[in-house]
Amino acid sequence: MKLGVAIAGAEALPSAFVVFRGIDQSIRKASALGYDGVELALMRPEEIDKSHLKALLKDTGMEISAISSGQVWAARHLCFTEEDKEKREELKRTFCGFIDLASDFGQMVNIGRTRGGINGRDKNLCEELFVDMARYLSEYAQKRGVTLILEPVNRYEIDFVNNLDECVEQIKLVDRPNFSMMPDVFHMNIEDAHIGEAFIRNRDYVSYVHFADSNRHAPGDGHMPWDEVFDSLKAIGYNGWTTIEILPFPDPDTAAERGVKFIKGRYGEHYSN
Ligand code: LER
Ligand code: MN
Repeated sequence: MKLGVAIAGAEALPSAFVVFRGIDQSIRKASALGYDGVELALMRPEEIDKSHLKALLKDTGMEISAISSGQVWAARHLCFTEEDKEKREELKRTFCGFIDLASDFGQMVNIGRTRGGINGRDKNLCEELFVDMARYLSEYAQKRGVTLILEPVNRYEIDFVNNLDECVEQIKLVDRPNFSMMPDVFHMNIEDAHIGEAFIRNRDYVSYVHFADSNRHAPGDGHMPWDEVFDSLKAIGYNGWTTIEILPFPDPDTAAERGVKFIKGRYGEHYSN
């Protein structure tokens, strides 16, 4: 497996779930700490200068694990279950831009809270809006070698797709080969009755994993059952990215350092390839 850390541009909202801000310095810091790559949490595709990023990655030996999209919801209020046509077009333009970027960097684009909620509306209508957008973007992404990964998110943040079983239900409805799942163990700890069994039951769709401890602090700082997480990932033969997405507590540098030290210190044999 590979270990990444979530970062964002300097102008990301304070609520963005990232450790470091400011793309250049974040990539250099993550590299110095021993991460294999970074996940880019973007508000807009225009934040990235492709040739500058390519040179920076070459210089640091780092990779981009994925592009994540939480701020498209948090800062711009765009989502897959939106009914307004103009807003849907704006979301399409933004996601197509992320997919174009991912075709060069990471080949994965995440859908977290950007899927949108139900919020008292008809569930079938919301599912139709979601599936329609997911199919359109999957087809655009497939031509560019990119996979879209839907993330189950806990009920206190959104009321649609909270656990792995619900996520797989939606993935089957979307029914596109490059539409898959990104479990986040922080959300699983709240929503999935048994973390290991949920990974194993939904093994065919585990394409990327977010790591945080039970309190969303650095791995090792809470009561997440890490042995169970690693045993089940091993049991399903998972060999992709595990990316640390945590609150910068007590401060960004300490959080990022504690995370990599705990994971590579205790579970280093899973990262030897
Ligand atoms: C995003 O990866 C996430 O985990 C959410 O809680 C916030 O969008
Ligand atoms: Mn997450």
